[in-house]
Amino acid sequence: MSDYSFKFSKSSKWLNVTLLIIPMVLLFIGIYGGLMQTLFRAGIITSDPFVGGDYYKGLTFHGVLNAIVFTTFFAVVIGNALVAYSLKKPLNSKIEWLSGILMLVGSVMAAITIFMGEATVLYTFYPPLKAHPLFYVGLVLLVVGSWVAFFNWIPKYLEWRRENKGKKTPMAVVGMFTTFIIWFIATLAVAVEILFMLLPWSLGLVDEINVMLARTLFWFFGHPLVYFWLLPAYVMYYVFMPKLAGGKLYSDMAGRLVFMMFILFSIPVGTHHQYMDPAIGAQWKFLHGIFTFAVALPSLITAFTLAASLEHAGRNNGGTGLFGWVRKLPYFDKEKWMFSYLITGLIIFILGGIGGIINASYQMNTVIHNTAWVPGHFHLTVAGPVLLAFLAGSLYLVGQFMNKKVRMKGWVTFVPYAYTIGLLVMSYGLKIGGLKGMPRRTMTGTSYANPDSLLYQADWIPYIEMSVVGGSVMFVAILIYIIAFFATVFGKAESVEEGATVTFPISEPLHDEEAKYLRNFTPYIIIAIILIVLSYTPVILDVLEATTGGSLPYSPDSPIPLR
Ligand code: HAS
Repeated sequence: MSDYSFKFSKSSKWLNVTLLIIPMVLLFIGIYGGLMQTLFRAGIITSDPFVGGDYYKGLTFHGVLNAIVFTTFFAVVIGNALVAYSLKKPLNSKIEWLSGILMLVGSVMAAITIFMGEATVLYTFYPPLKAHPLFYVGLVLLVVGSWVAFFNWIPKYLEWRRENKGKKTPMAVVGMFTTFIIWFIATLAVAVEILFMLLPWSLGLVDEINVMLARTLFWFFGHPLVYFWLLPAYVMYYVFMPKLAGGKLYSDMAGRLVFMMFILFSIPVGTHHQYMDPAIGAQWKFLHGIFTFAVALPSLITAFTLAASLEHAGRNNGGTGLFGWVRKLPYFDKEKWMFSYLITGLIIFILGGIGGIINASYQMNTVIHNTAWVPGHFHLTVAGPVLLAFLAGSLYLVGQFMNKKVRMKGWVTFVPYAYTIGLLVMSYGLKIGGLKGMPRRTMTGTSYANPDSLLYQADWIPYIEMSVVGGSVMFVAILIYIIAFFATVFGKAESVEEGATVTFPISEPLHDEEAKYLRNFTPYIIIAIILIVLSYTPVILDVLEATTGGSLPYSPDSPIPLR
């Protein structure tokens, strides 16, 4: 067993605990926004007691807090924890605090501007919808804070490499570095979009904005963003799950190959979100489509590697026959409650992944684009495997850092199953509703279920009802989780310690292949940059050639430009 403990300093412990607790409060506001979406669409409410009757404002809260803020904080905290723990090297805690403060200040600024109704721009913040400059500044601070966290890991990693020549980098470090290498490259594009386009336009320094260029820069960032969400979950699947299941990781090489493939293919794919947009040549959309199928490959390898690891664990636990091992996994073992979050996430991801491959094919995309199918897809990915893994990780880490026993373990183990049922029902409703033409993101002012609505269709009603039922079950499940999270935070500590002694369930490999070509990030980063240049230069040139002038700013509740 490669279990060992690592002592974090008092300062590092409190920083990471703060970065877990505050986003949990924001997550609560975010999931409340999610419930309101479903109730609004079904005509059960016309106004949300928290944000009023502004549907886009609620949707902005829901998307920004859940998908951007909560995820970024968790990625930073699990990175801080796993990098220090795996390399056995404490991080510079002043830099940790700097990163945490930047992220907190940025998130609060963004949240306040949304709450004041000054940033009703959804999580994609597409122009010509305009936000208050402080919303964009808040996002910049959040991103810069996460970069600072990453820069804090790099010297420790280089130091470890010098001291451990010829040794393989621990898998958790490979996974977290992959996550942040992708994040760093991807956020450069959105930094250009915000600093040189959105911010001057929002400040009134320029009148118009090139909407197509802004969308293209956003999706340069927007697709890798989904792997920034997914990869910390993959780290937990590869590093924790086989051990929790009672076995070993089937192939060490497969895990490393998967992470390197994500560096190569996560970024040159963003145009698959713009298949239906004008201004970009069909040949470049085709090229991004090919890379999109390539980026599904590491997930397919993951499916086989994890299934083999689970089979190995199930057989270790006494499973026999072709599928007898499936029954021998610790689905309801309260002491291994984290397993229930990881296995449900994986099962959900089979459906989420298939949906992604459907979206990636141009012809299918013409059917589903801008319909409710798309939220159906992304709830099966980011609100499925990603959210469940992040919930498990947050509770585990807060317990470890605060030296507290996880409370309500029975409920905690039950939550992911209830949540999964709710999610499957809701996503089915959204997906089939989408195939029947139900649009996404419309600001109709009235629900789809109201016969007076411009967008009313009787055959959508059962699917809208499914999303209300499923969404309500999801909400209740997460509420139970949040109660257990705070019961753990406010529970009695095992012993009062200066710092925090942390232990992770680290899996050993069953096959520990040499795989020398997977030991260095540099060649993969170089090839990734070449692929990005080849795939994005023609796209940007097409956009610049096809667009002139730009748009004045708009707000979602007025057809008249803001100036
Ligand atoms: Fe996606 C739209 C294509 C994955 C998130 N995606 C979105 C949007 C979001 C999102 C948020 O090509 C909407 C953006 C917006 O607001 O407009 N997506 C893909 C493809 C993949 C994919 C090809 N997406 C994700 C992930 C996300 C995410 C992951 C979040 C974390 N997506 C698209 C496309 C669109 C899109 C188009 C644009 C649609 C449009 O027109 O607007 C692939 O990466 C998926 C590969 C995954 C697999 C699944 C592998 C299965 C595994 C589980 C194994 C299970 C086991 C359990 C072992 C191939 C790993 C065994 C069980 C036992 C009991 C033993």
